[in-house]
Amino acid sequence: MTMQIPTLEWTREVTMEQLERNPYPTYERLRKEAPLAHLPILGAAVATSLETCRAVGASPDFGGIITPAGGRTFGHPAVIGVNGEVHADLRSMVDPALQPSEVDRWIEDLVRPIARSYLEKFEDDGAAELVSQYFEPVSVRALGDSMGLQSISSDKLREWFHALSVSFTNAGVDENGEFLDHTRFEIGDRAKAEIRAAVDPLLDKWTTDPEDVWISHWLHDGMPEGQTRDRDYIYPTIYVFLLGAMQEPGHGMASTMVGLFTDQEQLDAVVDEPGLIPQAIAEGMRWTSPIWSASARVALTDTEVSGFHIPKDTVIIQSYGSANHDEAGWDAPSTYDLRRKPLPHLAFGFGNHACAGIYFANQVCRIGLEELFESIPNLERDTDSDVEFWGWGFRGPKELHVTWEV
Ligand code: 261
Repeated sequence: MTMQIPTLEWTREVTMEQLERNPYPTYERLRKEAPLAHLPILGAAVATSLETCRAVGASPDFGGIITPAGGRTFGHPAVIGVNGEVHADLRSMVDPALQPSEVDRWIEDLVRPIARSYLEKFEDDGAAELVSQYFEPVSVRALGDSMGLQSISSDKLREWFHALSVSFTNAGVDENGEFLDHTRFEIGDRAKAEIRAAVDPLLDKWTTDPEDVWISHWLHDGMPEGQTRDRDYIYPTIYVFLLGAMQEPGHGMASTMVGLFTDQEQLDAVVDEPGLIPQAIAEGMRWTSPIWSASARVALTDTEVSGFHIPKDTVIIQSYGSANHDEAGWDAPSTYDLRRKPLPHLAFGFGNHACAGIYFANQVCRIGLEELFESIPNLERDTDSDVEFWGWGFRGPKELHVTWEV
């Protein structure tokens, strides 16, 4: 006996604003009542438990698909939304530079000076807002310099990922499936126009004069002599990087830092023993998964998942941030605890569309936090301001005010 994917009556009241402010209560109830359910505001089904996210991710009956708002933002073919030969080509384009053995060759020399350059600006101040002054700049500069975007300022790269993020996660639809809010797409459109104006000249240059930067390799590698990949073919994947890859190491560091601030003993332990930082980051990404609910799958055929009948073409949004709070996987999942048994979490996704940048992102976060604790070992959260997390598709603290004795 299989069940249809249900629509629970109470979920008709759920709004995007609610989900973006705090998705956990809605998703906790969904995990209990129907871990695969239609969520009307999204016009799609959501997989909310460890079991359903893993089952969908592991099933050969599903392919990757970009969410409708994501597709409206990135266009086609983005690496996260294609399958078969095009997916294989785009992964063969982005994967080589992201292999651990490759990343290990240059990550230290890349990220330490970047981290130091931002720390120098505020380490004698005794107070800072770490998201805008440190976590985001380190995140975008490390990736931007690798991609070939050294000429674009960190503030511009931050502005671009914020705009793309607001557009990508503009998921709210009415009962006819029409988008409710068009202004958020226009913010993304303006950013993309700026991106094209800045990146087109670089593509022109790299077409005739290749350089050892990622986007130049994307144009040339694996192509017959004298040919390059078409720019319209690589732009959607450039946008994937300019959003998720730019934003999420910053979210990962910031959430880890907020998690450590919830328990002074854990913070002291990590500052005293930097070898614990990778564990602290893994728990930070489980606790507040940066890519909370921005990945989707589509049924390629009529199939079944965890007792639910899934008709062909059903779109299922993978709520990894919810799966990572599943009581079936973790005790007290909403507590940050770096001493947990190291069980695998789903923050980097599952299956053949799993994150290509898992090693790179973790190294950026590790070095960023190592340098922060080395320079300012006596960080305290500024308790005059609350920490507000925001986001459903992507999630992290909006600001993190800190103080220290200089
Ligand atoms: C590098 C990963 O980026 C993304 C992942 C999921 C949705 C949008 C993204 O840009």
